[in-house]
Amino acid sequence: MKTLTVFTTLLAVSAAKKCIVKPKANANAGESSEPDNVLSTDEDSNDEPSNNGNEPTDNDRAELVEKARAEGKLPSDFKWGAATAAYQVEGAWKEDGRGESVWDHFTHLYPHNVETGRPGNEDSISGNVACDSYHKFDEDIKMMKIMKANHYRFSISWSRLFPDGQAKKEEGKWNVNEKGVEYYNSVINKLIENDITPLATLYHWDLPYALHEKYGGWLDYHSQYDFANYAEFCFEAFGDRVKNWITINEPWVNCVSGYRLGPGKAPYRCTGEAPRKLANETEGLDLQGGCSYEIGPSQYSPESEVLEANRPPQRLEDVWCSHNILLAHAQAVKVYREKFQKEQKGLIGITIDGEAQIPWIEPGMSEEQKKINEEYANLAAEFRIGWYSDPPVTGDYPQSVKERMGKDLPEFTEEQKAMLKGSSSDFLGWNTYTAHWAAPVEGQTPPTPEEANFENSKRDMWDDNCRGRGDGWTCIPPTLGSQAGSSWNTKYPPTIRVGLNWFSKRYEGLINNGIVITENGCAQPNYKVSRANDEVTKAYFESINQPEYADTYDEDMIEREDNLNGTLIHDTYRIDWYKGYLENLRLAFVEDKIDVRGYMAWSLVDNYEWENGYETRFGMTYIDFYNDPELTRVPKDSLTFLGEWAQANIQDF
Ligand code: PNW
Repeated sequence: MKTLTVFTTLLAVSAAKKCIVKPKANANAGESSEPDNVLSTDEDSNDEPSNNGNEPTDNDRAELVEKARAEGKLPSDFKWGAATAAYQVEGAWKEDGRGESVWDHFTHLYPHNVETGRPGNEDSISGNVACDSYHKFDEDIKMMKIMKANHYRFSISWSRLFPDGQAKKEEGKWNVNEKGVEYYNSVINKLIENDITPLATLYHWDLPYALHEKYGGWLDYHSQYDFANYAEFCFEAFGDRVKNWITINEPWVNCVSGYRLGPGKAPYRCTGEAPRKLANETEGLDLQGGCSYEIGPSQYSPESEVLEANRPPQRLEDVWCSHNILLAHAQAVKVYREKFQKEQKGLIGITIDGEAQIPWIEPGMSEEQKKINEEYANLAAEFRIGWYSDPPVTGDYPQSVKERMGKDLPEFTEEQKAMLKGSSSDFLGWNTYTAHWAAPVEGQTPPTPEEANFENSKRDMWDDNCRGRGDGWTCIPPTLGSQAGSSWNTKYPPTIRVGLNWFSKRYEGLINNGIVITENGCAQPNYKVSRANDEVTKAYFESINQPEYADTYDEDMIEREDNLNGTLIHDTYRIDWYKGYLENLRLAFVEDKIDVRGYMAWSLVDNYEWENGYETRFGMTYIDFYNDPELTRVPKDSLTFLGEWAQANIQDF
């Protein structure tokens, strides 16, 4: 294994010396009988009496943090666990009254959009069965135990609770699918019985299909109200036990991949680039892809006219999806704060994704050029991350995004800004996987106010790990870090530290309970994607004196389906990944004094990796999806490694 060097040369690492959080008074656990499972909120800070002896006070926490830092460890209240999402693991897609989600609908309608699978076997290209966690959740808990998880992040399937997506309470009674409620009650109760704190995501991409058909789903302004009603039900039904809520998972991926980038993610609208073509590059299915025209009559805004059904994808659908989904997040938080939080004493926030942006460096580069690249890295981060993380923290889009997008960016009203502001101030969830380089594009100038629009907004900057030379699926080198098993999934551990510093500096004093890493992990490298860039990557990292990031791998490190007892279970590449990222997280906490409060590894089990199907394995647990009807859980070495890491690096663990 490589020795990790402290990452000192790149963006912002040394800049932020302060915590973002000066935690406000920590409140009492009230009447709860599970103090470990209860977290305080900012709102509680004026409550009296402030402490019943079960919960740490402000000073207690400061002490705990200081003590941990002195020992070079994470604090004892660190949230440690793994993550999954409903559609990727549950299966049981039409059992017990569950309604269709967009993923059910579109995988069945466009099987060719999924890259791997067994021809003719519908279950191999969809989440119909997946890990069957609907019936095998006890087995999943056993895996959590191996990694010594004290938290588990799962998501709730909206259409399992409300098959048509529309939650209504009439005369005190919800129109809910009781079987769905039973299932989530059992998940939550089993976790708590096992001393694992539930961290529930309300939306992980599986929009009820009925809402897509009715009004175009997230394209419609009214989606926010349907989401808030569904959220309200969840708070009411589960909030006595769930004290950690994530509203939306990765609005960027949901909207950009689902509504612009082609047939990658349901609902497979491609408003921008040409559909990807993978034919001949994969075994199994031919990937022909396809783009969906399906949609119901839809409104883009409260004022706009009703658009015709089944219209071709329109320009800016991803931008409008993003706008509406951010509002949906804020509406749900409003409901929680107004009706539940005081009594339930939980925390709520959003999970955003996005690569930290690393200023491009080259041997012999001038200080001036480095500075320019740093500026562009920040600009790129404002577009990639701030677009989604600013509104729920500061109440509006970043200034740079507004200026460069011009009229193409919808505006929030004053009322909406007030509702958004602080809606992720309890904590901010960040999914982090990889990093992108950033620098200006030579010869390009920023758009003038007259030229400001979606197409021009980024014309003078690149923020791509393919250095702007990507060609659909294949990333042309140099990539940033070694290539794991998805095209975008490259290993560059300092990215987590760079990103944590970026958030910390940007939102200083605005987030009360820190940042939680809600996903981080890698797919097993395979021949298809891991080899192409090795030599170029190696040469590049050597040229900038970072040879440790130029890892190319030996034959025996490459995981193959036919090597079940070898690399698939002895997943050294994945262990190396976790080692690197966790070390950088530890350094961000101990040395940079960043308030990072949790880490959820993606993923507990191999699962349905969306358009990649079942052959892209992110899990720390192996499942033989094609041959084993029992879907037996087989722990990989990384699962044990994580448990050992936690024991060594979290205080009093
Ligand atoms: C996340 N990217 O998605 C999701 O939250 C998970 O459901 C998913 O399984 C996991 O990461 C692994 O893919 C991402 O292109 C998808 O940078 C794409 C990107 C990042 C995250």
